[in-house]
Amino acid sequence: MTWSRKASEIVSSEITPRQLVLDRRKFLAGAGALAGAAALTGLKSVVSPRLSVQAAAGIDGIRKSSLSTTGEKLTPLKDITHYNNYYEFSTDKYEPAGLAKDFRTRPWKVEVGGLVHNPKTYDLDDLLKLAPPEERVYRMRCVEGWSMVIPWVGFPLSALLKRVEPLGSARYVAFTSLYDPRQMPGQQRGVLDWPYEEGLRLDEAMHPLAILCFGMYGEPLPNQDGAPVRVVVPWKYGFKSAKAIVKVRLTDSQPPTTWNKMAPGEYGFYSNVNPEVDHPRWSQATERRIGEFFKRKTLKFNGYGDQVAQLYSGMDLRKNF
Ligand SMILES: Nc1nc2c(c(=O)[nH]1)N[C@H]1C(S)=C(S)[C@@H](COP(=O)(O)O)O[C@H]1N2
Ligand SMILES: [Mo]
Repeated sequence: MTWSRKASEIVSSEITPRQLVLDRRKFLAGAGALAGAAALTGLKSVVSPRLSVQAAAGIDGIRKSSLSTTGEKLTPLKDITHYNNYYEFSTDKYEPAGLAKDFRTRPWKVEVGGLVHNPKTYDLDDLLKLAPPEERVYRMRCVEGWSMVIPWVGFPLSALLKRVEPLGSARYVAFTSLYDPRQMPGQQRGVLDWPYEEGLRLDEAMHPLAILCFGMYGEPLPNQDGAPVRVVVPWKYGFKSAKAIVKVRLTDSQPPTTWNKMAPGEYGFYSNVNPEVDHPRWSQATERRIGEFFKRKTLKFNGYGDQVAQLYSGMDLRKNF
């Protein structure tokens, strides 16, 4: 599928400083020089098998969302793609880039069900047609104390949830990542209880800032960042944003989540970014923005409090950490 794109709508070229363009050019070299040239010039691409994959991913005409965070320097693509937490591949942040290189993202299906009127298993290309792609620049804060600013591409998760029509009894949404130990060497080890599972309360999942994400920097999502489709919830610690999802299930009770099962005293179900609530083993008051030397103060709800704080009114965020 394609969305027609006007030159004025091409966002990455507008916001991309020179170094980024160079990094991006290197990155794109892997996806074929033609694709790179087309993306850099903003020309509608010439037909090639790879480009049709891009078109199928709907990343052909991307509007910049007004919900994007502005005024912050984007983290270079090189860092976003070479410093990853992705335990299915490795616990070493430098390794997923190489280990995920040949990860197969087609064919891909996402089963959406549970407490809904219209359960459906979506083929990836159909899933991505549910709403137009948008660029969403978000701050991302890992629970380990580092952060990035990432120009994601996706659309609101609510577009999918509305489509399947949640039953009145649905209160939570559970996300399951792929289990495929032959492709994902980390799953051959018991480092986590596989498959990776995450969850949100339904009103959190319906919030306009929560997105289904399938791209970054105007291109399909790199494998190490969760291709072909992941969740991104910018006001929560990074581990809530599950990569490579294959299942979305609506439930009436709080779903079990991987990190919470692993260490319930350290990783709560909510896991909203909160500088006032320390991790039992370290402070959460500051963070290191990747690429910067001095630490920054961490912002409550990662700086999205104006938009999301009302989701938690009346809740004790120390108890519901
Ligand atoms: N399936 C899966 N999703 C995951 C993880 C993971 O190990 N497996 N790591 C999480 C963590 S801890 C972080 S910080 C982010 C990192 O996303 P990025 O590599 O795209 O920056 O992905 C999250 N989603
Ligand atoms: Mo993280």
